[in-house]
This record gives sequence, C-alpha cells and structure tokens, in this order.
Amino acid sequence: MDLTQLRVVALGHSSAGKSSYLAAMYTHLSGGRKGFRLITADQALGDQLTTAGKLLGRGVYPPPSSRRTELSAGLRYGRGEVLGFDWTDYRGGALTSSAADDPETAQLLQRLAHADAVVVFADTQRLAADPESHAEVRRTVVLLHRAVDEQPTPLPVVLVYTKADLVTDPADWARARAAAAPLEELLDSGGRVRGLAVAVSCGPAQRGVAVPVLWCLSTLLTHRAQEVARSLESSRDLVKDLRKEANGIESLVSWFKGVESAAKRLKYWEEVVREEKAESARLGRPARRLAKLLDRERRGTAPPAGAPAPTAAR
Ligand SMILES: Nc1nc2c(ncn2[C@@H]2O[C@H](COP(=O)(O)OP(=O)(O)OP(=O)(O)O)[C@@H](O)[C@H]2O)c(=O)[nH]1
Ligand SMILES: [Mg+2]
Repeated sequence: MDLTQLRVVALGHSSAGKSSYLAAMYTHLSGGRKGFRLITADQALGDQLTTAGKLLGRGVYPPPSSRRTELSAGLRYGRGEVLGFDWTDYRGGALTSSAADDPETAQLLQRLAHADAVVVFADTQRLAADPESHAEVRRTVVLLHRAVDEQPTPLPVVLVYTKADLVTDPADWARARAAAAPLEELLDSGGRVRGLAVAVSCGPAQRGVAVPVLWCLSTLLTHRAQEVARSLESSRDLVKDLRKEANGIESLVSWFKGVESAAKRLKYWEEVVREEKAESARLGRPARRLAKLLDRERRGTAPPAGAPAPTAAR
C-alpha cells in the first residue's frame, strides 16, 4: 500500500449523489480543516468542484451527468503532504451489467480488486421506497466480497446514505436501513473490513461530507503508523541484543567462520532504526490529528436507527 497513491473506488447508482458529494467534500476540505487541507494538481477540476460546492450551499445541485469523475488529490498537514489518493466513481449501470458486455464493468471489477478503500453511495429515499435498489445492494455486496478477499491490509468500506436531509420520517429510515442490511452486515463483518455507515447531506444543511473520505484516509494512515511503530520496536530490541553481542572477539570468530559479524549486523539495524524512527515521527502526529478531526466531523452523522418498519397486516 502506497500512502501517496491510494485508490478509492466510489460506487453508486445513477443520481445517487456521487457528483454532489465530491463537490461538497472537496469544497469543505480544500478550505482547510484543523491543519489539514485537500489539494489537487488539476486546477481546472478543483475550480469546477469549488464552484459546484458553493452552488450546493445555496441549494443548486449539479445536473445529472452519468459521467465518471476522477479526482487525484493530496491531503496536506501543515506544509507536508501526508496522503495522496485517486477518487474514481462508477455509474450505477456498471454495477449491474456483466463484465463481458460492458467495458466499464470490467474496469470496475479490476479496480475493485486493487482498491485501498471503497465508498458506496445509496440514495436513502430510494432505498426506502424502490425495491429495485435491493437487487443493487445484493450485487454490491457480492462485488465487495471479491474486493475484500483480495486485500492483504485493512479495507475501509463506507456506506453513505445520501440526501439524508430529505428523509425525516423514522419509519423511512428503518425501511432504508433494512434494505441496506446486507451491506451493513458486511461493514460489521470484521476481519479486514473497517466499515462505517454515515448519513450525508450536500445541500444548504450540509452534514457529514468529510466523513467518508476521512474515514478511508485515517484508517489507512493509522494502520501504517502502527505498523511502523511495531516494526521500530522490534528493530530496537534487535539493536539492543546485537549491542550485547558485538565485540572484538565475536568479530574475530565470525571472520574465521566466514559469517557476518554482530557489529556489521548492528550497523545495518541501527540504520533501519534511524529510518523507521524518522517515518514514525513523520506519520505519528498527522495520524493522531486526522483521527481527531474525523471524530469531530463524525458528530451527528450516524444514520438514524429509525422506528421498526411496519409489518404487513395479517
Ligand atoms: N436534497 C438533496 N438532494 C440531493 C443531494 N445530493 C444529490 N441530490 C439530488 O440528486 C441529484 C443527483 O445527484 P448527483 O450528485 O448528480 O448524482 P450522481 O450520483 O452523480 O448521478 P450521475 O452522475 O447521474 O450518476 C441532484 O441533482 C440533486 O437533485 C443532497 O444531499 N440532498
Ligand atoms: Mg455524477
């Protein structure tokens, strides 16, 4: 996993709210949050997203495009760039067609297998009301299982309940969450999945727009920082042991035996410790700060549990 080139795959049917989300999220984070700032080298796309984001704040939504959006962005902490990622969204059709008929589906499957994080967009109202969305949920779960199976490291998976501002009746929330239950089960399945469900609104009453992307980035950054910290600890132990072992006699004996001396190995491992210490220092602080920012941004974004959906009359 390369923290400077993470691959985030966004899935969601047509009109699920993917483009609105990207514009709202980019506008929110490119303005800077607690020392973090999202940037992109693609100035034209950045300007386009910020213009769309500002319009969203006034309740003007982008026209449906059914176009795939790709954004390459970097997350800066202070002056240093700590993470970089590619965000690619796929139209809903790509979820339901077969790879043999649709080149976009084939590409989606391939990208999913190599994804570092997956964000699934589902229109809350549609989940509550349209039985067709249930088949999409099942298909998405099958695809996600494939992505999870390929992963050697944790896979952040976020389920975004979009247009949360439009759903106010608890019974509708209950219906929507029941429809998305197979996905929510996958989020909670443990193992390599680091799942989260979040309610998002992109319009004037904006809510939760930073959470999906920050969950993905924070999970991966924290994992990497912990990995480096663990490795540093064992390298330090090794250096301690080698220091006890390395002396003139041992060097002479090793030379006679034609094996590498403890002194030589010590030199190598001391260098490893230096490098790991530097990386740990570079990652540790941003990882802790990003987790804190995520906590803040998550407040009030859990999807309502809702009242139990009314059962059919007997
Ligand atoms: N009320 C409300 N409406 C939203 C929100 N997000 C999206 N919409 C509505 O949903 C429509 C589709 O949103 P898009 O962001 O274009 O959806 P998309 O997934 O990019 O759609 P395609 O690109 O066509 O696949 C918008 O035109 C809005 O009318 C939201 O947070 N709140
Ligand atoms: Mg779109």
